[in-house]
Amino acid sequence: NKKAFIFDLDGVIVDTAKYHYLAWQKIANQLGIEFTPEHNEELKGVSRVRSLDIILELGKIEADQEHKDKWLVQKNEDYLSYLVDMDESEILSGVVPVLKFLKENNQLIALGSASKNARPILEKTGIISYFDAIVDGNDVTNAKPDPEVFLRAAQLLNVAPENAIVFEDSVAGVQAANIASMTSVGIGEVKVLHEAKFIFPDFTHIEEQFIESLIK
Ligand code: B16
Ligand code: MG
Repeated sequence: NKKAFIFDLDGVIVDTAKYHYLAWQKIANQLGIEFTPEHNEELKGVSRVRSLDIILELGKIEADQEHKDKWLVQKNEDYLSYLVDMDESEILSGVVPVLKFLKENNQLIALGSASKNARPILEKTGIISYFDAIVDGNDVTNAKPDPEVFLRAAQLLNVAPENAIVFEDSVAGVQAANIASMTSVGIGEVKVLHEAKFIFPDFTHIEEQFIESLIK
């Protein structure tokens, strides 16, 4: 049976979650809303539009579309300013060896990200050629925990959902993988990602034997 290995982007392949956080924090500060790393956990894997709504709900602020659009543009411009000098050093440790191992073993690799900035990030970090399919925030209408992004990736690779493995750092993403009947691998803390089938603190803890056991 052919397998598909689907990677989330932010927080799994690259450490961009910190930049999303900084950019949202600026917006929140501007609006007088307290925004902590714990609050930020809820934004991981969530679309840009939904993220703003969560922050506004937090501050009990109601805003019209014009203001919301302004903040969304500001957030993205600020976020992109952190990515200007991005290169391969931004790739999280252990990721490239796993990508290489999968390729050497003729496995299919896809990206399944909520981000609309996914492609330029894969290009800047020099790893775009590893991916047989890319599904990102520009391709889907339903955000994680809706399984659309992962189902589309598996479909593009012609692999049944049951034969897909998803690497995710967010609660919403782990839930999306589970709803899709895929094997969820959480990257992060057990206390956050306990719904995942397997959990590792990061890719340096994923051994070749584990990947081999998934390929069989
Ligand atoms: P953008 P992922 C997600 O990416 C991030 O986790 C989330 O924090 C962000 O709001 C979302 O992408 C949208 O990103 O504003 O760049 O379109 O983790 O699904 O790769
Ligand atoms: Mg993520």
